[in-house]
Parts: sequence; structure tokens; C-alpha cells
Amino acid sequence: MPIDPEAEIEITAYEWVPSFAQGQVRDLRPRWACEEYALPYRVRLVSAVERPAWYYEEQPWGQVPFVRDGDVGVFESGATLIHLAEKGGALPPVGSQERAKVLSWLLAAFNSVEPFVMEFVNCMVFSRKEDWAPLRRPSLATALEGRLKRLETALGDGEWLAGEFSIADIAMVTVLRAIPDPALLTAGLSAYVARGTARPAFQRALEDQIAPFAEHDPRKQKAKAENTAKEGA
Ligand SMILES: N[C@@H](CCC(=O)N[C@@H](CS)C(=O)NCC(=O)O)C(=O)O
Repeated sequence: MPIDPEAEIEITAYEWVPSFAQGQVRDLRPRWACEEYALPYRVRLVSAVERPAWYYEEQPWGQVPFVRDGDVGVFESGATLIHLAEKGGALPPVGSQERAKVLSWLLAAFNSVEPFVMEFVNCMVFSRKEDWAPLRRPSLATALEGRLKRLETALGDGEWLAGEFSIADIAMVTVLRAIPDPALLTAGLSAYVARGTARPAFQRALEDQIAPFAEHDPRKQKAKAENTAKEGA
């Protein structure tokens, strides 16, 4: 179990997020990599609601994840994956075709698929009540379906994107499982996501992300404060 309060690697995560985001927060990516590569890590929780001012010095937008590894600080989940895979000896040698394939698919997940997914999520979830949302949805769904079809073709009969399981799969599976309408995923991609999320390392990362949310739920905090106030009265 890589969570270890004494570990050198520290992952910053949110102490609580609303239920629709639970299990989807991007610190899942470095957590999953640490689990895959048996790299012990500790967690630093920050509030998503009131992000501390000092945190912007580490992550320019105050987002998670941020990974500290001794003297090295890394932001952007893709960069954290590269750092951790390197540390775990899980990246093919510099200059090899194998490494180029892993990095190409890693960046493809974040640059060529995730923007389509996020725009779709925005339309379906965050902005669903806007007048423009129902008008925008069909063309977004068509564009996303086009991307996914090509992705399925590229994956072909392969189990993983770059031969062996790699950080490219951590990237792509976490991007694909954020799609709010599972019907958009092709059968092949559904099976790919199921393969990825069945990995014990993913399951542990997911459990550990969710674990602190109950304790930090604002409703629970409020009830606690009210009880304390009552007891003191
Ligand atoms: N491109 C960044 C995106 C990070 C990101 O959007 N993190 C979300 C949580 S999943 C966040 O912190 N959102 C709050 C905000 O943007 O203020 C990465 O991959 O690390």
C-alpha cells in the first residue's frame, strides 16, 4: 500500500469535492502511477473551496494535482505521470520508439481527446441549464464520437495503447471515464476502460482519493460545529 506519511513523494489533493467530482479529481492520475510502480507517497489535502494563497506559488492556477518529490515540484498531471514513471523505471529508454509511443499517447490523451471530453462535460453537466447547451450538444457529441472512433481504430486488438500498460493508459483511461454519457464509448473503448479500472492499482488509488471526503464534507463539518456549540451552551 504506497500511502505512507513518511514518504518523500507528496501528492496534493482536495480534502472534499461535490459528489459529481468524487473519483474524477485528477490527483487520481499520480496516485494510480504510484500504486502501479510501488512508489510510496503521502497526501497533502487542501481546500478546493478556499485554496490557500501560498498554493498558487506551487500550482499557478491553484489546481490539483501537484507533486513534490524531495526538492522537485511538478504540476500538470501529465508531467507528474512522466516524473513518476521515470522514477519507477517504467519509461523506455530516451530516444527509443517505445518511449516516443508512450509519450505521444500520453499527450494525445490530454491534448487530442480530453479537450473534447471536457467541452462535452461542460455542456452536459456544468452549463446544462444554459440556453445554448441543448443547441451545442449534438455537434459536440458528433465531434467527440469522431475522436473516439479513431482512437478505437488505433487501439485495434491491442490491450494497451503503447504495447505494455503505461502512463499513456493512465492518462487515456482517466480521460475516457470522465465522459458523462457511456453510450458514446464504443464497445472496444468500454472494454479498454474496464480493463484499466479493474487494475488493483487503480482501485486503491480511487479508494484513497475518496476516503477523506466523508470527514471533510461541509454538511458534516456544519453539524459538528452545531453540536459543539450546543454542548457549550
Ligand atoms: N491540466 C491540469 C488540469 C488540472 C485540473 O483541472 N484540476 C482540477 C481538479 S480535477 C482543479 O483543480 N480544478 C479547480 C480549478 O480549476 O480551479 C492537469 O492535468 O493537472
